Amino acid sequence: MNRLIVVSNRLPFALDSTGEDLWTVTPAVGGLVSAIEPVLRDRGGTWIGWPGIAGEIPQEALAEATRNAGYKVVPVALSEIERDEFYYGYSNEVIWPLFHDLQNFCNFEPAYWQAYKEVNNRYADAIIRCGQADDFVWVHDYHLMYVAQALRERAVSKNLSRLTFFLHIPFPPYDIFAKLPQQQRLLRALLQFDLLGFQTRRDVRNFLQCVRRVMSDANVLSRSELQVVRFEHRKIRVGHFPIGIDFDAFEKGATSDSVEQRAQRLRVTFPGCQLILGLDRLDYSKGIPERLRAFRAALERDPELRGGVVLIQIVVPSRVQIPRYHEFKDRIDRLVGDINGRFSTSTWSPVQYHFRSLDRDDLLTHYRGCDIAFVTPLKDGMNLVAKEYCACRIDNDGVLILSQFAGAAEQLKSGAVLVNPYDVEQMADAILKAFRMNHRERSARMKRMKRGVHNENVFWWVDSFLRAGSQISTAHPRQAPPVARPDRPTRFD
Ligand code: GDG
Repeated sequence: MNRLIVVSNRLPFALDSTGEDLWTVTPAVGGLVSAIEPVLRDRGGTWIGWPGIAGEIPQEALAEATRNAGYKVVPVALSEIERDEFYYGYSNEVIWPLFHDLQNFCNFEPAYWQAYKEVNNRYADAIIRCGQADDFVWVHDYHLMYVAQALRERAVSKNLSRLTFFLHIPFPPYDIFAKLPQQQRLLRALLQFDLLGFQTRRDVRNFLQCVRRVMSDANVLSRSELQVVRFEHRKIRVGHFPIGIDFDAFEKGATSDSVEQRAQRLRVTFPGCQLILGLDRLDYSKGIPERLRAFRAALERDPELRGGVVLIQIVVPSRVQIPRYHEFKDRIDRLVGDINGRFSTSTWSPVQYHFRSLDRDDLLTHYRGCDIAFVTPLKDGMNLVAKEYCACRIDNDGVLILSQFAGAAEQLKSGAVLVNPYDVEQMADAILKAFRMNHRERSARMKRMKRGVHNENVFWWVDSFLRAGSQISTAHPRQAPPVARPDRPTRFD
């Protein structure tokens, strides 16, 4: 087995300054960390990433934070400007909204692209410093799409010949991708990897469509499972690898006495009510306002729901430095206030709203204690919350209402109640349907979903990706021309 080098923008924890030479370590919350952490803990390797603070990295605090990790951690430092222009800027004000089909939210500030390339170069340098021949280099997500290009521009001497990439978020269709000023440069950069992994068939289709339309010198060859693109005398494999969760760990955690007791306490806090769970990072792609409006419509239309359901909406703070996220939070606050103001009685409030993160036991308690999970992103690469909810339903009960635009819908459609998150009326119907669903149907649906989530878990995901990566020929093609090209706009840009 080759050494595994995982490269992602964030490390699985964030350092925070609490005074001179005083640091706190907070576990990072998010899908990528949830998926990769158990894998590296299981098989060891190296994790290259940013510890979440701008400026110099406090080495002692870092050593302390990573002492028992079970894998090596290599930090990458970002200055404040780089954090603003690379992380908040290009990554989260251009790529994130565009790839979630929300082009009106994009800020195509030209300076961001320069910062994006510079920081990707920094990551490439870190890989070169700690990489060895035959390492399996696995780069993650939309922040780092330029890393392979940066490595090849440096004519890497160490034969880092397995350069692979996985995109955790969706890849948009051509009509949307075409808005990106750097569309051709970005595709060219992605085609410097040897293997490109996406969450779903939809994303692979979109990516290949963009390659066909934008890269006139690339050839897409159709294959059954892994597609192949021929580009600059190289073969790039492209496939879909739906990410999974550590099913056994969630199931085991949900079985513990403390979670059982806390779930019981949660239920008795709202006697006679079915509990509906919404759990998301603060993000406009997660469809939280639409969900609240659907809940409000359901309460307006169906008197049997009043006093019979409670929506527990947990919003985990995220990217709060970006102004749009502030406005978005205000919108959620107002909607919650409106619903509670209109429908509350002296003994019942329809929405329990928390703006904070949960510790792991609390997370499992909510999965176990809630009768319905309401997961309605406008678009999502996968959505692990949906899968985690299923894994924690050790009683095989519970209904999952799931957006048809979440990657998870491809795998969970046989058991979930699928909805269009833009259709508030349909989502209100789904709430009533879930509320009235009899035990037999709930159980049959949940068992079907659990089977899939159990079989296609995070270790299956890693194995299938690594297996696809091991097909890459490690010999350097002798005829290949230098890959580095001047990064010049072309007529497509
Ligand atoms: C990206 C893609 C893709 C959430 N709140 C708490 C908490 N979480 C954990 C959940 C889950 C993760 O964060 C969220 O994952 P999602 O998949 O739902 O969403 P993103 O963060 O947007 O993830 C997504 C994913 O990458 C993986 O490829 O599925 O489409 O957008 O694991 O459990 N964990 C704790 N407390 C919380 O309050 N401990």
